[in-house]
Amino acid sequence: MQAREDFLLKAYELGIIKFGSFTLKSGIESPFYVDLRPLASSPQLLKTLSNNLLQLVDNSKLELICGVPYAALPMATTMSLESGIPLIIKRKENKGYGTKRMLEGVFHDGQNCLLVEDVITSGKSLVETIDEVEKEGLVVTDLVVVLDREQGGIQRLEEKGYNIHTLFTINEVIDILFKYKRLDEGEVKKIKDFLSMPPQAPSRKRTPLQDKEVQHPVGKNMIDIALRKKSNLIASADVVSSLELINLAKGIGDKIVALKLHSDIITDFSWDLVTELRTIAREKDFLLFEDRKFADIGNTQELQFKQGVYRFADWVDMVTAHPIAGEKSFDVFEPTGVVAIVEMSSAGALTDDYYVSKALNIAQKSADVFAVVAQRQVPDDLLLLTPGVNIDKKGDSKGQQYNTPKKVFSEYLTDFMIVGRGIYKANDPVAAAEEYRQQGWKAYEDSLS
Ligand code: S5P
Repeated sequence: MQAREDFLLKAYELGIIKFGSFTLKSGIESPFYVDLRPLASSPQLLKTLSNNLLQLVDNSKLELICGVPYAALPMATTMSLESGIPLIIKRKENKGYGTKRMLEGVFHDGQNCLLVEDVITSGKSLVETIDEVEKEGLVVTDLVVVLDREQGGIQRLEEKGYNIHTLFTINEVIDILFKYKRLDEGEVKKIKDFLSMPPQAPSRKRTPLQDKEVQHPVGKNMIDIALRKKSNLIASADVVSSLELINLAKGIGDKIVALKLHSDIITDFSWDLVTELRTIAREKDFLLFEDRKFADIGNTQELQFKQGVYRFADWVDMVTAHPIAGEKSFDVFEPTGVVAIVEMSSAGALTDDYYVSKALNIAQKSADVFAVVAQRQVPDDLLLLTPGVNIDKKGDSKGQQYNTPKKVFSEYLTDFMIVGRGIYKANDPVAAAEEYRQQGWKAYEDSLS
């Protein structure tokens, strides 16, 4: 018992569990966040942990060990070194070239493979991992898991006939941390209340656009335009000449809420272009949205925003910025509306659950931010803009990942979708914009009920 407590307290000092408010990938707000990756920073703890995990199973039938990336990889490696059982490596993504295998290492059909995982919540992702390993011809009977978040995962796997061995439950962890005064009574109560609730998805109820409590004038304006036009479409005009841009804006202007630009890709950018864009935007009733993705300290961002070739401050209605430099860095854009990038659509982006939670906290604190770009449901006081939308394609060769309009409006409860190549690369961009407008608005209306 003492050894377990000692282990846990030392692991806690490494920062494996954090308390606060975190939005998980599922959209659920959690009062704590577990990340076992720092364990590898203490070789001694990693070794102790790995031996404890090995003791949970009958080693005699095991022929291979495989860790679920990434947190469990060092654990699985250490278990292999300590036990002499060979290690195989599971890829997180198929690399798309070469052997296209999901597992690397030497193994053959029918071998029994022990899976190692850091944390189990609902068990959904672990079921997917088991499937992938079994598809390669291996047999999975046992799994070892460091921490059970007690959200139904164990039951899910047991129902499927797997033996699942866990080292700690989250309730046990909380009790030990309380016993050693790492948590106070109020914190324990909050966490225990959360844990005793039946595992549930966040409220899937969408607030209709007209009832959104958005204070920023640009946000209000977006909503008004959307309702007038029955459109939740932001077109990303990633074309490289003024002529193409003007033609596109004229053609699709009355179907969109905003035209999103990357001004620095336009080869012949000029003030005539700006004047013309502003005229079209006024006539066709849409906003100009510069996707500059500022990511610097406030002072530099202010210079980039107000000076230089583009002088965005003089003509754009809204801009994107990363929250990476903290909430004060957003002040420099006032009165232009800020869209904070809290999660990116591309494969392998660094914007994991922890980043998204912190980024959302920063976005919510700034009066200049009225919307965020993300691939998940966000708190209701922010508008959600979701890029990576395409009706026909699943992705491109450079990491972009697409969803359909239906998915983003029904699952993420997105307020506005951002569509680039689906429109400007279409044979008939005007018809494509109309198709996206219709599909987007229908998906939004369907998600109201
Ligand atoms: O996470 C993101 C954030 C943005 S703003 N993923 C994105 O794709 N974007 C932008 O949306 C990107 O810079 C591009 O302008 C647009 C998507 O274009 P598409 O051609 O892939 O639809």
